[in-house]
Amino acid sequence: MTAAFGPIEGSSKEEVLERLNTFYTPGSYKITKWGERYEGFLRKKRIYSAEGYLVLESKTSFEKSKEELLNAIPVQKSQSENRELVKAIESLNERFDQMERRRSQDESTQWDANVLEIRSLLEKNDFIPEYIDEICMRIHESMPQSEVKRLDYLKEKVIDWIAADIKIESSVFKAAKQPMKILIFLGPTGAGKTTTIVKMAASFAGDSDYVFFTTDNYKIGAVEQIKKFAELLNYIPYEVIRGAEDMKRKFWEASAFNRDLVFIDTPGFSPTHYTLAADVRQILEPCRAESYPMLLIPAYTRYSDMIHIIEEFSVFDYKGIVFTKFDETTTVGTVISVMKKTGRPALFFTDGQDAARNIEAASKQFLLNRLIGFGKAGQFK
Ligand SMILES: Nc1nc2c(ncn2[C@@H]2O[C@H](COP(=O)(O)OP(=O)(O)OP(=O)(O)O)[C@@H](O)[C@H]2O)c(=O)[nH]1
Ligand SMILES: [Mg+2]
Repeated sequence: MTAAFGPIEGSSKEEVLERLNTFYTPGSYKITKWGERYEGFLRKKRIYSAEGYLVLESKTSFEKSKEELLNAIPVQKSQSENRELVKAIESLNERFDQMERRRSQDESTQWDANVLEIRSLLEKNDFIPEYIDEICMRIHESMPQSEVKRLDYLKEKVIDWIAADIKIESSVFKAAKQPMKILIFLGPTGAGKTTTIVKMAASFAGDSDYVFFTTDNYKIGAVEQIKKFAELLNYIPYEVIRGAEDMKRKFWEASAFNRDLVFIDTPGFSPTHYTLAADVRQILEPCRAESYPMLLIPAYTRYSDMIHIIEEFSVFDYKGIVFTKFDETTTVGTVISVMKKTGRPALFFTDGQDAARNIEAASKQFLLNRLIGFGKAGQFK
């Protein structure tokens, strides 16, 4: 009698055999098909699988030893001897049942411990409870106990799921220089808008012909700040925009001068400061259709505040989020939870005050490399 098994998977053929041998007695199964596939982030992980059938006559080692013991009892003749035999068999059965119960209890304890370990790691990384529950539920629903028992494998699987939740859009500077790009920087006070413009100009603008527009007529020193940065970047032209009419004219001039890029700075405001939000929308209106608005949020912002900012700024139709100040937080779970919840992609990441560096195009690696406690599973170069 036979029964099919598999596929049983592992990262090498040896590992597959080792796992097969933990399920079945060696010799009690026949492999009929080896398979190979690639999975994981970047599809770099090779997975081997084996399928086949079990020869059911072959007993597990546990069943074999039970049978051998029973066979070792000599054949009894008299009725009282038979009763003794029945008692002996019953007590043996009871002992084997106890062993079996202990074995499966140990296995599920190990299983629970590993799921708890994943839960506590996700908490340490500041993922929100809803995200953590979803990962744990997914482990319960989609992974067999044999896989959950292997903590390293389990961590790799969870990293794959997290990687899939990270949304990235990094094509802003990849497209051709023309038509002119208009990058608008929006966000709450002190998010890093003005500094990020300078970093971006220094790191990504290359030999593009660009100009700064500042619409920040509110903050004391805002114009001086942009003037200082323009000087720092070899006297790049800058314009102070006073209103929608002014914007229309300067915008037309920029196209007439064949500029490749316009960086538009805006005043920081709380998302509930509706009058200021309306003023900024009005001033941006003349270039709205052709623009690429971005929302900036510091990476250390609390989850509920991030969601609030993301919702309130959505009237500006921004294309994605620039998460700033990663150097001021040790965790990335909140940012990933927000991406999963809102589906908004990340555009750039900044991680320091140095205007010449400390910015990069958003990438999954940047976030995965910052996960705490996942060891090699989270490290991508
Ligand atoms: N640690 C750290 N500080 C940063 C980063 N980016 C900007 N900053 C600092 O954050 C502060 C505010 O930056 P700004 O660029 O003026 O922020 P803003 O959004 O233009 O601010 P408002 O115009 O007032 O709304 C400055 O001290 C910057 O040096 C970063 O990535 N890491
Ligand atoms: Mg500013």
